[in-house]
Amino acid sequence: MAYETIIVEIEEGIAVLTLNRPMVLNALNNQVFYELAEAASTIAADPSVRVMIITGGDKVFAAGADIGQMASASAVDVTTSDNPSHRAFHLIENMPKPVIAAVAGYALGGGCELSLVADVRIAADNALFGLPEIKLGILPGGGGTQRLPRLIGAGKAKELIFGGDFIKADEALSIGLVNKVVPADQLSTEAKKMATRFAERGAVALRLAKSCVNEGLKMDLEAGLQYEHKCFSLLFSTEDQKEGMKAFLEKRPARFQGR
Ligand code: CO8
Repeated sequence: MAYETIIVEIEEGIAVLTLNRPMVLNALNNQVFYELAEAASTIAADPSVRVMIITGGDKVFAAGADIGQMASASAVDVTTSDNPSHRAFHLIENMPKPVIAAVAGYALGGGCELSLVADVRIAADNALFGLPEIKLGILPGGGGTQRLPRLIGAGKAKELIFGGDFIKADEALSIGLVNKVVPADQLSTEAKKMATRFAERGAVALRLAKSCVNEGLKMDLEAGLQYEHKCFSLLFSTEDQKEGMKAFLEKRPARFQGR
């Protein structure tokens, strides 16, 4: 499919998905969400892709959902069961491979929420995060009130949601909103470096490890531990487990096949 609002590049097992509406600071309209969903489905099903990076490039990640499009929306429009933003976010969050958000400049509102569906966030030192929806008379409806407190704790999340203020990359790092801050001109390189590191691991183990963390967060500890144990046991049926342990004993790097 030809995309108009995103760019998808695949190289050496890493898919880079770049938001591409620079004139409106990559504001996320329905077309972006439809295209993100389509690209995420395709990448999820492509066994040659091991890791996905989502970025807005080196200037801006995304300044939020498209306010021009939202301004005239009715409650019925917003509550549609086929909500394109929820579908796109669900597909990215549940992608059976690691997703890294590489964030430069503004990551606001729906843009910040998009970064939250990634597994890991790397921020450029010029990044600014915020959930300014409250200033528009709404609330962060792209998962911000749910994913942010789970990531950084309810108190800090409420401060960001209630105040609507922006925080810089170093503060985002200190509260655990991002994993790492890098110089802006090294954002793409650093994201690819991390993606390459993940891509070298066994794809089945990665998929199940991600599932254990994501699904475990929805369970109580005992249920989560049981789920983890099932996934752990399952991995002993894979060639990658045999290869990983054999390689260790033979003191050589493992060559995982993803099966
Ligand atoms: N929507 C539409 N257009 C936007 C948006 C946006 N969110 N952000 C910026 N733009 C446009 C501006 O209108 C402007 O267009 P034009 O040149 O035609 O006037 C262009 O981008 C450049 O923006 P500015 O001139 O405003 O640039 P500044 O550098 O002066 O300011 C800011 C940058 C501070 C980022 C400012 O643009 C701003 O405050 N933007 C809005 C931020 C915001 O409120 N975001 C939250 C939106 S609500 C939301 O995301 C709800 C999500 C929940 C549900 C959806 C699921 C994802």
